[in-house]
Amino acid sequence: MADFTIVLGDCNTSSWSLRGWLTLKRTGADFDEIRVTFKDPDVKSHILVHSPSGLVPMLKHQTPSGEIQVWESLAIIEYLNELYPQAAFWPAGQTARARARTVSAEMHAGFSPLRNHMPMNLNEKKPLQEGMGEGVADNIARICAIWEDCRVRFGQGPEGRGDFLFGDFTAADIMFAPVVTRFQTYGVELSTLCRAYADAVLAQPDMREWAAGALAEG
Ligand SMILES: N[C@@H](CCC(=O)N[C@@H](CS)C(=O)NCC(=O)O)C(=O)O
Repeated sequence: MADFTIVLGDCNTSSWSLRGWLTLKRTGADFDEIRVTFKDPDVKSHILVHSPSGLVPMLKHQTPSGEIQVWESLAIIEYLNELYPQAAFWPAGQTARARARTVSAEMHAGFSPLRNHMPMNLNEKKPLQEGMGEGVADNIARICAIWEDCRVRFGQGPEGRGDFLFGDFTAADIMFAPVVTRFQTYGVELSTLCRAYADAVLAQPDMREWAAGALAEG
């Protein structure tokens, strides 16, 4: 049995599970998975066996002094960031790090219209109009502004040169990864800069593995 166990929902639809899983994958640690499926009418009781919030992801870490439980995706990121500094979840520079934490928190706390009207569904393509409920256009504009600003200021700057928001793949990319798939599902048109960023996220090896898991779920 691995020291880490993560409780997750379906690959196809569980956006927060994707974030928790990407975070744990990034550490390189061995881990076990417990899966619940939202198709199961008793899913809530299955989650509550593991997670007091009744939500996934839920991380359990077996330590010599007992099991440590961490739920909430940002808390999982910070917990694993402490244990695995080499995973570089946050950019090295103070300004970039502050911005990465800020946009990650903005993602975590906001964008309800987008969440409600454009649910994650990796295996489906949907007409754009179906997802454009009230407030979604503003959410899309704000997300694209964040991506463009981060790419221009930090992603291609002296601190990090890479395809992601802050150059290398960081926790900020993990927080936005489900949004990238939503834009894909609903065919949201993106600027050249944002398209290139979204393509880089979709091509990231762990993202591909998760998408393959979604396909296998059918
Ligand atoms: N704020 C939580 C959100 C977790 C969340 O909403 N998870 C969803 C799955 S994507 C869930 O467990 N839903 C089960 C339910 O609502 O019954 C986090 O950051 O992890």
